[in-house]
Amino acid sequence: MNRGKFITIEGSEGVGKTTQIAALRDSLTARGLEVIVTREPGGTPRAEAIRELLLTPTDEPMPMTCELLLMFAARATHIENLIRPALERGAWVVCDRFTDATYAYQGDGRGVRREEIANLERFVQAELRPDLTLLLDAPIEIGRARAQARDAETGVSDRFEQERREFFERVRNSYLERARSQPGRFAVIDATADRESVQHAISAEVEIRLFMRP
Ligand code: Z5A
Repeated sequence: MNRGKFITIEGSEGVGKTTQIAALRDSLTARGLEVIVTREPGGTPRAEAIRELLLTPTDEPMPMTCELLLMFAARATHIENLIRPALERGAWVVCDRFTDATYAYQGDGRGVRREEIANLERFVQAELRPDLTLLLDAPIEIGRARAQARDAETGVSDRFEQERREFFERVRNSYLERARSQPGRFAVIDATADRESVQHAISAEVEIRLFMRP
């Protein structure tokens, strides 16, 4: 049995990751693949409980070290109980955010040193890295406007969404810099286009990178 592929989708808030994952799942399933769609933080019951701790605003300030360790605690149980077993049985895993988000948000967003994140990445993940990372990129105003329109309907706004614009600029630049430094793994997708165009761009990257040269 061949190991499955591990695809992650990244980008700053509201760029359309969740929207695009559904279409990607459908196109991979139509090829006869077993596809597991999941997200971080979260993806298993224990990791989803940690997600609540991470995203729910409370009066108690969250030190950045606490935020960083909770992200990796959730990731540890997610990897061992869902991602790794799925890949080993040949399923493809599509994950809404993964460790690139930690480099972008906790690293360049909050100021945690890259080496600290890299140490935890090696400790928690061992050799596990995504085969392909789709970075949906759009100016901060576009993503924020989309997220705010959605949240106005649901009435929900999490701890990260309360951050200032400069924080999200650092996050976006961090992602773009990582994509430039690892072009073999990252595909940067223009997320300002309409949903259908973004979907076509994603399908083209998946086709070229994972099916034409698997
Ligand atoms: N985080 C972290 O700090 N460190 C880590 O290691 C990890 C995560 C793993 C998780 O929040 C937070 O955790 C995240 C980073 C942090 N916080 N932030 N910011 P989340 O999972 O709740 O949310 P998110 O990951 O940021 O995504 P999002 O805000 O939910 O947005 P999205 O999934 O990218 O977008 P969407 O929901 O698909 O689309 C937003 C709206 O735009 C929606 O109404 C769509 O219908 C609409 N949309 C989508 N595409 C289009 C196009 N092309 N045109 C027009 N409108 C569109």
